[in-house]
Amino acid sequence: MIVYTSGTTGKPKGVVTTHANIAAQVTSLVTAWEWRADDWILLVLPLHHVHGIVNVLTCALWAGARCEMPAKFDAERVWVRIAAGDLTLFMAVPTIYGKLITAWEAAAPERRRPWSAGCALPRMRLMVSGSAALPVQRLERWREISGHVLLERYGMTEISMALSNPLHGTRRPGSVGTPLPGVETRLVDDVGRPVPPGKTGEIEVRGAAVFLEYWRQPEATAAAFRDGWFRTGDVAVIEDGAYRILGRSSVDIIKTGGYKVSALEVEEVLRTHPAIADCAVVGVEDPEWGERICAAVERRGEAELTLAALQAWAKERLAPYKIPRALRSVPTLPRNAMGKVTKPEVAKLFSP
Ligand code: MCA
Ligand code: AMP
Repeated sequence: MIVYTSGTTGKPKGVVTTHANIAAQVTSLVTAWEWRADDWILLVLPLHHVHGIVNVLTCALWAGARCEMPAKFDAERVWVRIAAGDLTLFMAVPTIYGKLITAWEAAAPERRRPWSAGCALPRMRLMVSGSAALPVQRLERWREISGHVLLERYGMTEISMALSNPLHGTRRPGSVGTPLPGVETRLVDDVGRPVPPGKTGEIEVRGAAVFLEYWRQPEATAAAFRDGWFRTGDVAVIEDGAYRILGRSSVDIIKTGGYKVSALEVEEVLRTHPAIADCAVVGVEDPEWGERICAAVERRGEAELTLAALQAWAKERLAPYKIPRALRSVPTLPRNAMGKVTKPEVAKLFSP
């Protein structure tokens, strides 16, 4: 399988996973989350990413379970489907849980009751969140609405799932748990030395689930590994034996609605716009999307540039989730003494 994913380089890279990798990824999840032939899951995620195609579809096929696929995500329809009371599993990104919460809160009490009842244990046995950080407040609200403490797990296209809260036992809000079966993880410092307990470090992953290579990019593949460990670029700390994600080592990786987007890739495209001399793209924290893609531009000439016009132009050149959602025109982008754009200063241009 080849799934394209964004990184800190301009263009997305093709992540090549072998049959053996996929078998390792799936058996790990089937074991940890106890997939069975009588499971029934609703697939509301895109199939061009690991969350939808591996965690949901391939695990269901492997277990001989039922996987139902609506054409697209629609919060009300998902609730109505859950209310039927026959699903046993549900998996989604935090933005989707947020949208389900919003729809539930907007519904009349007589509609809410069957919707919540459709989540009831033991029939609905597990609800999982991942692909981006789950705000603790959202976990709490979901618990009030559904009775479920969402199981949060951590993964990446290159490695599939690495860390997970337990199926049985206490799930800790704000934590992504411990290594899944067959997965080895560790935290290292800048030069790759394991950090002492309680210290912050980059997550590295090893095991049969780790991908083969970036498609036709041997140098990028080599750079992604150190001493046989895959370098995730995610920074975490281990607290009471469980990992807590603190963020990314690169400011140029944006997570919006669960999708990973390279700021550099969006910038490269925007720089080809005739009215843009230079630009800087940042992810700005957002309660609904996790982060929103925002673009600051230095304009070329006198031409007017509106957000709507830029979005219409970008739509022809970028996937919908990579399109900027806010635009600021500035005479000059904030730069440091070396002339490098300072992204934290750019982000401030978008603060309310
Ligand atoms: C859409 N809109 C946005 C964004 N996307 N606004 C801000 N930021 C965004 N990212 C706006 C649209 O312009 C539109 O606005 C309105 O929201 C509805 O758009 P639509 O496309 O219909 O959105 P949706 O269908 O509601 O999509 C939201 C979604 C989707 C379902 C949450 O983003 C999604 O499927 N995300 C999941 C991605 C995923 O599977 N990631 C996993 C990667 P207007 O109404 O004004 O026109 S795999 C991975 O990360 C690893 C392995 C892991 O750990 O899982
Ligand atoms: P992708 O490249 O789309 O597979 O996205 C992988 C990235 O999503 C990881 O490197 C993390 O930065 C992020 N991610 C996945 N799960 C979580 C989580 N539970 N909490 C925080 N970040 C996550």
